[in-house]
Amino acid sequence: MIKNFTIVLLLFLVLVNCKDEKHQALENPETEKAEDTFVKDNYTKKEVMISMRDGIKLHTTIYSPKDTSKTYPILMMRTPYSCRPYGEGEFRSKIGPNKYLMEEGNIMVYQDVRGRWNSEGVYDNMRAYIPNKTGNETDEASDTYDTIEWLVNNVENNNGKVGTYGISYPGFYTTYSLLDAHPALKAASPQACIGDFFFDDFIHNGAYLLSYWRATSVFGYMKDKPTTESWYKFPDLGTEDQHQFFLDHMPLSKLNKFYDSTNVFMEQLKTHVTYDDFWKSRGIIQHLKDIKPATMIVGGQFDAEDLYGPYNTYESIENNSDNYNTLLFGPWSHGDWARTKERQVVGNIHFGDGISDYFQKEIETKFFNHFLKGEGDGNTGLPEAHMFNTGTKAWQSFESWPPQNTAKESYFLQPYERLTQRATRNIATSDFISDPKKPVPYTEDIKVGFTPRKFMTDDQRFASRRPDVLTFETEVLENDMTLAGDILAKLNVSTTGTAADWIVKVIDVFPADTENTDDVQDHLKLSNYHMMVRSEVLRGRFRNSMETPEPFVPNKKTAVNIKLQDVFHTFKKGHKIQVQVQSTFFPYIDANPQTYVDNIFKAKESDFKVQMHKVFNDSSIEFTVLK
Ligand code: PG9
Repeated sequence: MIKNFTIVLLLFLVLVNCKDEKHQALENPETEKAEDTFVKDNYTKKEVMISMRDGIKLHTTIYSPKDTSKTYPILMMRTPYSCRPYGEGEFRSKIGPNKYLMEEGNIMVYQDVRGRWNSEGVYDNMRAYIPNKTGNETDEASDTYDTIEWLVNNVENNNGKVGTYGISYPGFYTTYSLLDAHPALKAASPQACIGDFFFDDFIHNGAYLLSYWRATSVFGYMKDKPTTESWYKFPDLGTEDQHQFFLDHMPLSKLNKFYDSTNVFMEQLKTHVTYDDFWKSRGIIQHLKDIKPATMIVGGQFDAEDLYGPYNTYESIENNSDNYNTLLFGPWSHGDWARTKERQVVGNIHFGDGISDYFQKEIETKFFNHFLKGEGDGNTGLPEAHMFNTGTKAWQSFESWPPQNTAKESYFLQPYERLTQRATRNIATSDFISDPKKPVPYTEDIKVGFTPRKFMTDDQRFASRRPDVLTFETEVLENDMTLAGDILAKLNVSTTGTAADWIVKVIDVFPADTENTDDVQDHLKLSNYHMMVRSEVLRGRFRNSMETPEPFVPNKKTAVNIKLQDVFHTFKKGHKIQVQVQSTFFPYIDANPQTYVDNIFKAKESDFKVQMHKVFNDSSIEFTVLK
């Protein structure tokens, strides 16, 4: 049945040969209506409660193809975000990782993880993995194993092979499925997978992401809430101006009135303000050794939520396992690759058309079909690393990531806002006054977001023209320069205070004659556009250790090293490379009082002080340059 529908759909699309018409055809109500009932027309739906080894039952939804003329693999996503719609008569409009895998037929399984929605048990944020479990000890690995065991032995028409997939938090559970993996698990694709909440999402190198404050309500309530009640209980800020709202609620204790102690996640964030065992035990990267199933790690170069996770998940598996392990990063913001939009735009920058569809059809579908259906002549035909160059806007394949043919090149932060490969002899400094009550905005946009999504390619001219942002810039490039790997900011700084945050941004400055496109916000032009390529923050107290914070000694020259996540970006001839350094990034992160206090969530109004910061000109940025 599915095959017939696919033939009809393909014939329909062939008739519409022009790209624009095809685009319209995919959007026209008839096609959409056909897609909306496709699942109900071609799949049956069952809901079961599967018992785990400790007796807790997990709600599991199973969509099976009506065509029983052959067997199918199982594709499973475990999620904290609900398997809804609930009820065997209620169908999702789309199922599975993408429409191609849906249309060709697979058994699609969704499961509410322990303690969420219709599953029993108690939820635990980024539940810690228990190596060498005994008796009925459980974690997400054992829950996945027990679920797969039940599925392959009880779901009709399955071919005994299982794949797992998921984006973001479901990506974390996908990574988890690799630990103590069930033998039927043959392929997993962790995508934008959280690796460690001290470096992904809510905290970056010790700095609290105030911009995620509302998102804590997603996990605020543990099991004692009725599962039918949405757990999204967002406070009403009373304004659309998020920057002003958080300025008006400094110090952070002024926010306490919005959440009570039942927002367990917020309580965890306020209590565990160093990389302590609470966070360490919940990081999954450390356990990624001797992985057996095939893995394809996917991420977006402009993913504001989870960049640390996918890059470090791939690296840890690559360095500690012999399995088939590949990496793919595209010009996407969080989860873009799973959507069906034709034009791939992040913020003001258009990267191309059909990029997500290409990924879904030519990469993701081929990956799963190779390992779960035995398709492809002996291999997936996919490269070790398939990376999108966000400067040239083209895909490139590599035999390793980072590529073998790269070299480290250092550029020094010189006086007079110069970024050069040679440091001047005399030690000088670039200075700025940092006022936590007049912080540098992380975006020009006035908005209230669930979490930051778009700002990762934003124009940074608004920041470069502020006196509390240091700007360092190369001459106009005479040749293309391609960065392919991580970036290390080696700062030598001082402050008149005893605490400071350090934010580093790497920016592609477009030529003045760059033509505008329709994607650009009205108040901007691509002429001289300062496109953010990568940024990162480090809360200065963690400069030597994430576990043991320490104050600055006032006016003492101090080393602060900040690793910025990998990029693959060509700075074209005629462009310039710009580096910005600042100490506030608000309200992406909370404002540092710049007076050392043990716990900034308990800082008093009087702790917030204006300070003078200095960046010494022997500070440098170490780029990974493709040769
Ligand atoms: N990592 C994303 C997130 C986690 C928790 C709260 C808000 C966002 C995600 O799972 O989409």
